[in-house]
Amino acid sequence: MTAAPAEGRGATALTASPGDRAGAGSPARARPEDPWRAAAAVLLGNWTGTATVPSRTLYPHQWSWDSAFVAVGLRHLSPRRAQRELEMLLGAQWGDGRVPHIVFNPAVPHAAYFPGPDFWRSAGSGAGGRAGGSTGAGARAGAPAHLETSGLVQPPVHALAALLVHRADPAASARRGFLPRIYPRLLAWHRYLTADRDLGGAGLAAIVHPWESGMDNSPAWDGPLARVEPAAAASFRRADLDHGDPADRPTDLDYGRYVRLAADYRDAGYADAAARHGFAVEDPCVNALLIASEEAMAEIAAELAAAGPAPYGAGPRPGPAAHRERAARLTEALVARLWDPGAGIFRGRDLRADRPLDGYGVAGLTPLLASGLPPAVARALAATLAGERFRLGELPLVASYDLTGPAFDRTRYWRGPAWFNTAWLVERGLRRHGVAGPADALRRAVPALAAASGFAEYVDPLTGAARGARDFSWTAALALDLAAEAGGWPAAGAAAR
Ligand code: 2M8
Repeated sequence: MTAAPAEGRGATALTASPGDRAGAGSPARARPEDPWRAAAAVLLGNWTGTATVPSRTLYPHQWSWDSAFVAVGLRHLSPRRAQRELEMLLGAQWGDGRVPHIVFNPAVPHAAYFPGPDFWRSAGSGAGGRAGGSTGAGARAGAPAHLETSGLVQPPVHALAALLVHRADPAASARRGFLPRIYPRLLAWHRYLTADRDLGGAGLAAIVHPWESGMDNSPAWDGPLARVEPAAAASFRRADLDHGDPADRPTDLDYGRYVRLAADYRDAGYADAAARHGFAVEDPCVNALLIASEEAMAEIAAELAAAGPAPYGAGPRPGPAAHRERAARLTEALVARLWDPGAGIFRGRDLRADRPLDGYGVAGLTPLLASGLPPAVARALAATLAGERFRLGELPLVASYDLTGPAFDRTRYWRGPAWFNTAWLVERGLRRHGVAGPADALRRAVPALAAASGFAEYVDPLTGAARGARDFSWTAALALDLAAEAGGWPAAGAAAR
């Protein structure tokens, strides 16, 4: 990516509250227990100098959709740093357009996270400075040689995040040429997803590993994963158990299957067409975010067009109408392929078995983000959220999985706990479709519970008790975002209805 102008002011803005920024009256001085300041401190503490790690302990590198969520929150503190967060990630983009799900920090010991750079081998021997293409496992797919990344992807929240970051300070964005520099990257990223990853041939993006959904061990994957022969337990060492409670984390059996799928993909040179994917699924959340991001691309394209003709060599710039058309086509395909009218939820499609996945997961509610969703579908999703499976209105956030389902587990990772990023997505989706009451309740509950839980990675969906890592970046960032939207941090009681 073209180099951005050097940074201006330091990080002083990182602790300003919305009142400070707006210059509204004379806000009380921030106290150490001030949640706004506490959330800012989490993001400051997790900033490595080039990007934000999700957690200093469990996840000491840059993660793709985490960084997009982080940028959404950082824009309220330092729009410039929010821009850099996205630029750093997109700077690790592969030649085929994929945005890797992890960008490894070379200063962190390889053993700190598994699977690390030695496993993915994206760059080959050049990592650490050599310019040009990779000579490693990612060579054919165009992995960069100057840094190490994973070869998987994560849900495409990035264009949506970029638009929100731009809007936080359009003048600063224009000064740094933020949109013109990242637009071609976002374009290539969406092209990769809609072309190389259209494994089902219906226009939707497919994922080839549960990690690509971001909801790693959702019970939705149990069916397709059961066909995967796990890698031998002795062939790898889990680093996550050094920091996380084994009762909260995926089982060893599931981990063995994740390792097998990732190793097979790597050994096929990360080639999408050629690889015989042991796992291939059209996921509703990945595609809902692609649609929301395509809608954001229409807005970005309009901003670029308003700023004048593209400079020579800027690359293709489809206009806003082309992006809107793509979003509409994707929405149509999403409803045609994944909507289950009888169940009132979207279900992933297992492309290998050619059938819908079982169960009710929070991913199936996120298509509310698509503004072109038929109103009857949006109403049915709102009803499912309020019903016995998710109990929105009674419980503070949204469980990651059906509270009444046989696989529901209130503590184990994505098999039941409530996460702050999915609450943010559902809040946005409900608001987009005019379901204001429940959206307002979520907007209060997210910041209140985030602060009360010590910015936990996730919480028990029934009690709100903190689980997983603390000082977790996207929890702090999205709490900041919703508190800013609400005009202030809600009282602690707002989390308990
Ligand atoms: C979790 O996923 C990583 C693998 O990518 C892991 O379990 O080690 C998920 O919660 C994912 O959504 C998230 O992006 C990542 C970092 O926070 O952690």
